[in-house]
Order: sequence, then structure tokens, then C-alpha cells
Amino acid sequence: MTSSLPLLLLALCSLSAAEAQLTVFNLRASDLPSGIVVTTDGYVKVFCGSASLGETSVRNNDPNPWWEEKFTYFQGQENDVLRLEVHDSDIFFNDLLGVCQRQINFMREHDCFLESGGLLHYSYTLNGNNQ
Ligand SMILES: [Ca+2]
Repeated sequence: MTSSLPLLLLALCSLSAAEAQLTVFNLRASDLPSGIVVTTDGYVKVFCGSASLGETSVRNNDPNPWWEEKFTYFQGQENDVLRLEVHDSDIFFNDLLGVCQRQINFMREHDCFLESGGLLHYSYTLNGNNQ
């Protein structure tokens, strides 16, 4: 199927904007840049709109890390902006490797190319009815 077609636009969908539970999971990256810094120690910060959902642990010295953390937000809404920031941890400062940002919709798996190189894959669900 074509569930990962990045150009598929679903903006015309007119679902209810009721609050729902957003769950972000299955975060993994590949080919994170390792030439600029001594080691690539990746972690991800997760945001929905202006809310911070938290951040993953740091995967030390791994250009192809994955993270087991799940992030849940109970006030998610269709078309909220889900934002994931991939950072490289360092002793003195943290480098931002790239930002993945897009509106929540039916597309539940994404591959996002990072500004500094590499790729971030993530999945999410948005559950609207909990009655
Ligand atoms: Ca580092």
C-alpha cells in the first residue's frame, strides 16, 4: 500500500477537532552524522504544539539508534503540529541535528530527513473516541 507516501495531502479531511490521545513511538534514526563530532550520541525531544512531551534517553556512540520510549499526550488534536528534535549529546553543548515537524493526520509513520544528515523514523496514533 502507499501509506508512507510523503506527498499525500489529507488537509481537506474534516474530522472533529475534539481532544484525543496522541501516542508517539517507534523512534529510530539511521546514518546520523559522525564526522563533525567525536561520537554521535543521539536523543530526541518530542513536542505537540507548545507542549513538551519529554525526551528520550541518550544512545551513546550509535549512528543508528532506536529508542523504546513512548510519549503520550492527552490533549492532542487533529492538525496539531508534532515536532521531533534530534540532538547529539556532548559534554559541553548539545548539537541539534535536525527537526521533524508536521501536522498530525492519518499519516501514522514518517521518515524525515535531518538537516545535518541522516534519517529519523517515527510512528504515532491519535485515538479520538475513548467512551
Ligand atoms: Ca556527541
